[in-house]
Amino acid sequence: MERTFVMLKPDAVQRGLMGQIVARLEAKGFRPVAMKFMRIPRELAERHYGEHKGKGFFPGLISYMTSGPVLVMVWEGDNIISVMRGMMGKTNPVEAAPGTIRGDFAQQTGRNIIHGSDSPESAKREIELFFNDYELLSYEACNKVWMFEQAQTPS
Ligand code: DAT
Ligand code: MG
Repeated sequence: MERTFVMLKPDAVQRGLMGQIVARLEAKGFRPVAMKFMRIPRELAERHYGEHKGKGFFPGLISYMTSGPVLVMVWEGDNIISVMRGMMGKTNPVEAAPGTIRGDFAQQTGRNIIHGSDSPESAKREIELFFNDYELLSYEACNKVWMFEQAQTPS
């Protein structure tokens, strides 16, 4: 089972969209592993988006990401990294398909409401950046046998 790092950005929080977005992940059958409501220090935002340092939009991106509380989360599921990217939609909400999170709830790249890891390496790096081991919870999901063919069904 794969894990990914998801962040609901300050605009998602301010616009009251947290519940609707979390509901989509729950309905898909993905399992929450960790959640934290926090204000990101500038230094952490700069490390998280380190690959974009030096680009024109970087200063604006950092002030946006540090402008208010965010909901950081780890979710688990089958191929969740790429499936979650699909559920989020394209980075630019103008290009994001209807039915995707960005396609349904956002209009501009600089206010695109959600982050999700783009590869297994990014997921590992980002999860470690935001969470300690003891914050990643492991527990038995009661719906498991109804989500996964490999899990034994009750007889
Ligand atoms: P994604 O968030 O889909 O992984 P990314 O890694 O290319 O996209 O960029 C990270 C974030 O930076 C993106 O969600 C919003 C911001 N960003 C990227 N390109 C931008 C641009 N041209 N103008 C403004 N913000 C941009
Ligand atoms: Mg990215």
